[in-house]
Amino acid sequence: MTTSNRELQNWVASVAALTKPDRIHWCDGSEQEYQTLVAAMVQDGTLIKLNQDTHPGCYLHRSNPTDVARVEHLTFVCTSDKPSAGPNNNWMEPAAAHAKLDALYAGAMQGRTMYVVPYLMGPYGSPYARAGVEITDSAYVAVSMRIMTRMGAKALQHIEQNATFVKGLHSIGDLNPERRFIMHFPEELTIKSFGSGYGGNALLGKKCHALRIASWQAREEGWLAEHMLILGLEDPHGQTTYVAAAFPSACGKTNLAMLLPPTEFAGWKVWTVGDDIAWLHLAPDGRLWAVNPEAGFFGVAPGTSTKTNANCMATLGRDTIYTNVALSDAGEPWWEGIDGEQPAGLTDWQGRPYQPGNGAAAHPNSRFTVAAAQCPTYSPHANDPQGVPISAIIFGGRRATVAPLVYEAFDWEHGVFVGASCASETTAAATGEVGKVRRDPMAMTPFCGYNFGEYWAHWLSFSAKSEKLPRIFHVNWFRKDGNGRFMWPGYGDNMRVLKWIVDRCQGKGQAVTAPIGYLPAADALDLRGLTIDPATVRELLAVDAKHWQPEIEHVGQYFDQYVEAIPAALRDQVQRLAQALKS
Ligand code: GTP
Ligand code: SPV
Ligand code: MN
Repeated sequence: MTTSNRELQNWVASVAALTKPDRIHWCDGSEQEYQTLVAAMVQDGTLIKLNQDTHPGCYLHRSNPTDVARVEHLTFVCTSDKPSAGPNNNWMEPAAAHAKLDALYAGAMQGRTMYVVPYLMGPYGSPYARAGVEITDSAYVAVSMRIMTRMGAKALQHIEQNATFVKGLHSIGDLNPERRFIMHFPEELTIKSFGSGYGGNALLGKKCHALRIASWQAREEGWLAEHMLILGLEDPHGQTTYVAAAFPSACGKTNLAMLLPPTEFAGWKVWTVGDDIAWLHLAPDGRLWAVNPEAGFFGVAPGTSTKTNANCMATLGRDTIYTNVALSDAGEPWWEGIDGEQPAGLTDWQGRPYQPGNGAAAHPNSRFTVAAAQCPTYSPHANDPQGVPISAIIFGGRRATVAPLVYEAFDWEHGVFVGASCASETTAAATGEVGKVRRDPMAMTPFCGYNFGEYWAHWLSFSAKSEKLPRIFHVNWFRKDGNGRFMWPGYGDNMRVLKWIVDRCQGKGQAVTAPIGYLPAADALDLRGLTIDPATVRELLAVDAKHWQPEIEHVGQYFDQYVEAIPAALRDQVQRLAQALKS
């Protein structure tokens, strides 16, 4: 295979001249190609075949133990001037970044196959879909891209008809963390990634393209590229309300997107449109419509069970690639939190006989890669070219204290402030300390491809363009009591909170006004069938000034680093809230 697109042809030739692969393989995305690549990886040990009776089409991949998560300190946005990248990004001058990476790529693919992977982000035929080509020397990345994106011949056709595409160059190099970089050149629609084979570092369609590069394009073109799940909530009358929710990595997006309502919500259905990324466009009807640019889930394994997420477990029944989970002696995948007792004879994520002294059996950031179409609740509208209309945007985070279970912003401007002032405890999805509270506006700290100050201004600009924007909410499933236990059951029971959100969108749903926004009135949350102490519910919905005053002070200090880029409206919101908390 080759292409009629001259730019693509020339780029592939120049990359081959630099990296010197033994072979070049243009991926067509066919089932046969997938099976051939998988078989070769089973041969060379890149993949381990799992028990095909219980897990047909499932494989285990063990990544290099130094390469298990996104590396934020090695991720750069390389714009021609530094302020464009903002204090929220690492920056390197583009020419210097190219020189640094090209030196690493020189000869890096010797003895390897270079895969040319054309892909489309967004539904076929969607005016919002965007194409890319990833060149990679990892067969694992190539097959993962087939699951996660619309990859192959049809994507190439799209490129040949539409010309522009994002160029992503990826080499695993020698996986030395000292020589690992994830570089973005938004002005050139180019990504260069070296030295990692893991997740968002290596599957370039995902965070690199669909968030960092796309957020840059979205600002220029008047739309939004966000770290959001998309789900539809169908009520017993058949009316569906769509919501999009931004939570930081490993803070519950996949689980909320696949939620199964508790038995008390008979007649309600939840439809999964996306679990990680949303592209939102203002349509002529004044509403924000969302497409999921992805076609698969790269989801966190630990904590997933038939109790927490039966829907996800059903999705994983076949044709799934697991990465860094543990292995039972029956050849089945295993992780902390999965159903049943821990079996004897486990092999841990590094391939060692499991020993408690070596830490968890599955890596805390171990994941599954699976086609979204396998999800039993995958929305019949997930491939609609125009997307689905969003009625509510939900921000959230992992906060043991401060943030209540749910509240609603007063209006769009206040909602943008609520998103911009989000914070969350860090997780294993990125290297570094876990459990440390950091500010994570719109759950985009690691993913916004430009200055956050300008990003918030872009968000604010939507209110002048429409009067039918979604309502904005904030949720927190992760409040803990004095004994360190979660106070809210979470998972399927989050439906109770979503129901209040739907009610609010329909002009129902009683609320009380607090300085931070509207909170559910007493009894407005449907808690039928839930065993929870009323005092706990009151605490989950309390706004404690002695927690919020230092919080808002911290938000103000955080905004200060954006100097003149910060919109005045957000500064005013800080002032207003600080005042309101005093009285
Ligand atoms: P990324 O893929 O990294 O963006 O993560 P995500 O936001 O999709 O998070 P995910 O749904 O995979 O959940 C991450 C972890 O949080 C898993 O271990 C879940 O079991 C756990 N989790 C998800 N939802 C809840 C909840 O409502 N309550 C509690 N206590 N834990 C949850
Ligand atoms: C995240 O960290 O938000 C993920 C996983 O979704 S990764 O693809 O590695 O970015
Ligand atoms: Mn994510």
